[in-house]
Order: sequence, then C-alpha cells, then structure tokens
Amino acid sequence: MTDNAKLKKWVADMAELCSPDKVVWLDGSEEERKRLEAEGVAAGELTPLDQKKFPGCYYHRTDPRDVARTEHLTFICTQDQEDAGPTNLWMSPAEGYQRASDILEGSMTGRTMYVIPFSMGPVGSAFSKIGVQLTDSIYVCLNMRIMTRIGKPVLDVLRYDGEFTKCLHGKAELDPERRLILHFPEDNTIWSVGSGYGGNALLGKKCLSLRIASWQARQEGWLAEHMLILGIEDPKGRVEYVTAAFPSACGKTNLAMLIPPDGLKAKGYKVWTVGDDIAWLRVGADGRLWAVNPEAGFFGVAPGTNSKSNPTALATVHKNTIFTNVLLGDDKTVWWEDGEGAPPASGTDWQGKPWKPGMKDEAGKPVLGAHPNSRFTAPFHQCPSASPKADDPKGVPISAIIFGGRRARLAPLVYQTFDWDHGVYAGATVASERTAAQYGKQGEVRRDPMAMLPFCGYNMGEYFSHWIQMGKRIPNPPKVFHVNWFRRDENNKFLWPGYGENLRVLEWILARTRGEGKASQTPIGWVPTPDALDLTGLNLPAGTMDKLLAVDPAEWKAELEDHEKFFAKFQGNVSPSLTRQGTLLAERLEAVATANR
Ligand code: OXD
Ligand code: MN
Repeated sequence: MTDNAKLKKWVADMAELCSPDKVVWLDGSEEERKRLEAEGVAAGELTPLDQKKFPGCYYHRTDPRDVARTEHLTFICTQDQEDAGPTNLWMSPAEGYQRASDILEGSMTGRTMYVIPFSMGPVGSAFSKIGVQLTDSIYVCLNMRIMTRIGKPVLDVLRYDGEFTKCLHGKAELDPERRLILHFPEDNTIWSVGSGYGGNALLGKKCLSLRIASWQARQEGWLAEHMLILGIEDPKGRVEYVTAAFPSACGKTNLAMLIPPDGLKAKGYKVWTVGDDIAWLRVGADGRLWAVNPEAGFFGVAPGTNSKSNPTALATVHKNTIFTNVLLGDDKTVWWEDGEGAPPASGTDWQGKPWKPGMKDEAGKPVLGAHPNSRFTAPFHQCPSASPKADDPKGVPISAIIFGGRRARLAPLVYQTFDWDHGVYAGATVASERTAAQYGKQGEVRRDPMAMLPFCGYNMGEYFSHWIQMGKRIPNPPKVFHVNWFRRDENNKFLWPGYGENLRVLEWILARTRGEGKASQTPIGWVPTPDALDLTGLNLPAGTMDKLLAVDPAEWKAELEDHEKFFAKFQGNVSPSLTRQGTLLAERLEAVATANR
C-alpha cells in the first residue's frame, strides 16, 4: 500500500506493542465499506436499521460508561509543563507513553488492527494535514470513512517521505479506570486508549484537527478553530462567508444549516453549509482570511434535532448514517427526545435496556430513550445545504468572525467589535451561563475562550498572543462580532426566537462588513439601532429590541472584573495587547458613567 518507510516502521512497531491477530490497511473503496459493515454486524458492533426507511444506516451502542468526551482523562504531553498551560491537564511524554503502553500491550490479541490513512481537508490541499489512525474498532473505521477522506489517494499524497500525525487508538477493555486520551504535539502523535466514543476515538476530529492542529497552526502561522463555516447568498447572488465559535449547547450545527425564516424568504436568501464544527483559517494571497472545513461529515448531537430546530439535519440523516446511543426501535427505526414524530411502540434504550414510551424511573422521572449526547454520523454531501465550495482546496474567504455564548443577561443580541484586537478580547472572554431551568446554579459562568477551552493543544495565554499576531498578518481581516441568542427577560423568558430567525442578525453583520447597517456606539462595541434589523413577519412584543440590545455599564463593570480574574490564571502570560483591551473597555465604561452622573 505504501513506500513510506516511516509509516511502515511505525505500523510494525505499534502492531508489536498491541499484538493484533492481523493488520488490515483500508483503501477507502465501496467494496471495503460493505465488507466492514458486514463484519461489524457479525461482530455485534452494528445493527442494520430498516433498510427501506433508512437505507445504508446502522445503529451502534457504546458502553454506558463511555458516552462522552472525558476531559479529565485528556492530556497534553509536552516536555515542559508550561507549554500545556493552566487550562490543560499535563503529563510528561515519558509517563504518557509508559502508562498507555501498559494498557495497550497485547490488547489487540484476537482482534484486527486497521490502518486508516486519512486527510483532514481536501486531499492534497495546502490547508490539509494527513493522519494515519490505527484502531481495533470497526465502528471507528466506518465513522472515519464518513468524517474524513480516507484511503489510497491519501497515501498517494503522502508518498515515500511525507509527514503524518501518528494516531493510535485501542479499545482495550473500555474501562474508564484504564482510559487515556494523550496528545504528544512535539512528536505529532496521539494515543487514545480505553474509549470507543467518537470524541475520544475518532482521532481526526478534536484530537488532530483542534489540539494537534492548533499547536501546528501557531508554529506555521495559521488558526485551527472550533468554528462552523457558513455561506450566505443574498438576493443578488453574492455569497459571503462567516465563521462562528460557540461553546457546546449553543446551536452550532443548527446555525450552520439555517433555513431562512418566512419573513425573510421573499428576499431570496440562501444559506450554504461549509462546516459545522471546525475551521482551519489561513491568510490568502489576496490578504483576506480563508477557511477550510477539515472534516467530510457531521458528528451531530441527535436529541433536540427536529423539524423546527434543524430540518436540514433531519434531511441529511436518512441514509448512509451511523446512529450512536439513540433509542433503537424494535421496528429497527431510531428515535430521540425532542426529535420528530412519535417514538416507536417499544425499543431498546441507550443503555441496552427494554424501553417503552412514558416509562418512569423509581423517582418518577422519565427514562430517556436516547442519551443526551447521542449522535448521528452523516456524510457531508447528503446535507441539502452543502456548499459546492466545501471541497475547494483553497477554501472560502471570510467576511466576519462571530463569537457567542449563552448569557441570560449582560450580552446584547449582537455587537460589532471596534477592531481585530478588540475582537480577540471578545473571543478570549467568551462565557456561557448556566440557567436555573437547565443547568443548575443560575448565573454561573464558565469562561470558554473562543469555545476552545477543551481543545486548545497548548498554553492558552500563548494562544491569545497568536490570535493577536495573526491580526498583524492579515492585511484585510474579517470584522469580529459577538452574538447572544439566549438573553432572557425579567420573567426568565427568552427574548429572541433564535433558530432560522438568526439570519436577521447575520444580515446586519454582513451589512456592517460592507460599511452599511445602522449602529450605535457603546462602550462594548457597535450595537444595532432598534430599527436596524429587518424584523418583517416576526411580531416581537413592543420594547423587545430595546431589551435585546441594551448595554448596562454597571453589569459590564462587574463582568470586566471577572475577565481580569480569568486572565490572572495565566500568570502574566497574557499579551499586553489583550490587557490593553481590558483597560480600554474600563475607560469607555467609566466615560459613560461620568457622562451619566
Ligand atoms: C463536539 C463537541 O462533539 O464540541 O463537537 O464536543
Ligand atoms: Mn464541537
């Protein structure tokens, strides 16, 4: 399959460590897919769904103790602990290799080790990176086929001397006590053992495309970000692209697949999906920032996906999709909470237990059919709004970067930052708030800079500096915005309807990037005037826009103190440009307070 001596030696070394019965190289062919599916079914790893209703679809259930990313077992292994920074767990490379080897040793006996050459990004694009994943999981092989570009064409690009990320994955016993997700950025290596869950086991995704890639991006002068990429085609047929970073549970996939609301339909907007989770951004020859989605599929959260929140996703997952930890109906259909249509009369829940609609546990609480983090893995090109540019090796030019979080109060629906450094400050201080109804202690804020807290592969203080430096390298940078779809009124009701209606905000954002769009200057940035957004057909109660757009200097002063506390964690390793942005914000808030006195 390959003349790459380094690759051949590494595969042989890893096979010696894990002792599989055989080693099988994947070529990415259709014939191979069918063979793997049949093997997965025979081994009990996959259940075929009703092939009339869900052609090419399969069901998989992970161990009930293995249903989410395990951040407390995820480490950055660098020689110097300082390089991992205060927001990552650290282990020395020697200890990491030793501890993982102890678990991996002989763990593939009786199993097959599959070799998956994969490309993150279009094969051969200057943006792209090659990885090779070794795994003893057929489920992982089939997911990697969907989420990345795999097989022979990748080896052709790698040739005899190409560089690749060495990704070793072993299920071992799937024991949470013997699980480690280790990143060795200095060796361009990832070792994951003891988990079969996507975020821990599909090593091209979070591990390579964010943690390792962010490290490489700093060295090579680009950005690897936890961002969706979206194209908005306006009535004149002009398509402009934006990226957006939100912490989890803020609707990234929904925004990436947005359908224009009725009131704006007459204008003829169309939204094109380029990516829903990860963006790699480089400066183009034209001096703009260009973005590529390194992935080739969607690994989306199923619960909450319905015809209101995301009809496009529903249309994407009807064929060739792998469903993980949702409810499996006895009729071989799938269902999830807050989804579409009635549940099947009976089925098996995510824990493998018999399930019927309306079941309650001993405490009288409904028994969930699907785990809240259950997933669908679906090919990108099945998405009705898939952008024709998604495979373009040079990517798409970015007009706006949008940061956002879930804030019941404080942050207005949208604001535009004054310049790049101010935009970096808004990104670095992103936070999402827990609400009484959903997340326990109301008002509790978790800072999640650029939505990268669990994914930045190096010291986040350095990461902020890298963002500041990037601004100097982009002659024509995108404008930077902050949005908050989740502001609530005095009765704790959401003020903004969200979902497709968010296009109204995107329309204003794009107008601002062209120097249009009405706005008032506030201490935190440019905020739309209450009449600036096109609200045709929305019928919001009187005064709602004022509440959505209000900026309260007193609340922001308290927020600023919290920013300072957060930055203090980095012990002086925060760029002076960023600290200066805090000072400028304090001064602007003070000026308003003085004027109002
Ligand atoms: C994801 C995540 O799975 O952000 O995309 O956790
Ligand atoms: Mn994500």
